[in-house]
Amino acid sequence: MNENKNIPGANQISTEAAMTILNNTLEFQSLMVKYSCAIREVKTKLEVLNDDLRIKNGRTPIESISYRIKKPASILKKMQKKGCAISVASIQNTLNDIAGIRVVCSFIDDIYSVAQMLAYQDDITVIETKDYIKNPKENGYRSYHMIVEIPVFLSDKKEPMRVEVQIRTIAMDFWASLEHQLKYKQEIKNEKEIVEKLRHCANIISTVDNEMQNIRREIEENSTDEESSLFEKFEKLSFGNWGNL
Ligand code: 0O2
Repeated sequence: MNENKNIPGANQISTEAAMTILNNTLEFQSLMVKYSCAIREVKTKLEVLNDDLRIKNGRTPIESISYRIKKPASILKKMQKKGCAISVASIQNTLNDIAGIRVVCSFIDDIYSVAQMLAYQDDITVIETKDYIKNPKENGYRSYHMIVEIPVFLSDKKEPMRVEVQIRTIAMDFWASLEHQLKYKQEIKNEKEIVEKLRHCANIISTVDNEMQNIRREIEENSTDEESSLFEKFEKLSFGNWGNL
């Protein structure tokens, strides 16, 4: 039995770390609000890109956008894992993924286009990128990760905030979501076999992703769009309905 409550196990938070945050609740809350504002800023940029590309190319590269703020318990666990002292300032300086945005794209090409368009914006600073599509993780995980910094304009100052943007296809997202669920099932006797099966699924999914992209290119090259009637195109025009602009 662990007699000393201040010595956390691999997955526990020390009482001291939790107390530091609880004693600085207002400062911590204020940091979380700034991350939530940064998420809104980046999300709006992605939505604007999607709308612009809908008009220019007649199709949207982004299927969906979701986001999350890391839970306080997960923040503390990650800080402890990194062996960092716990304070609100050190949390902000150390962790890059407190604010996370997940962008699900239709095709692999779209991932790189969206990433490039976001990186080109002059109020965005790219801190780091990890290309798990060109270099998948050992378990088969694929996704494109960017750590970006964006200014958040507060009542009395402007503060640069970091956001982790994960960009992936529908197929990559499908695999990652299920793998994430399965990873938390403990005490699997045949873990090696399961890991191998998941890696196999990831490879099949990657083949499908590449094939779907080839099909799209083929369709674009052979498109007879000019032949569709102007009237048909006009009938499809819509700029947003009441209440959902
Ligand atoms: P959650 O629940 O999303 O918050 P670093 O931040 O550089 O110290 P880290 O955290 O390993 O190192 O960075 P990395 O590799 O870029 O991964 C960050 C996030 O990517 C993870 O966040 C997951 O969301 C996702 N991810 C990475 N690897 C995998 C994987 O093998 N499977 C799945 N399903 N997702 C993965 P968190 O904080 O681990 O989790």
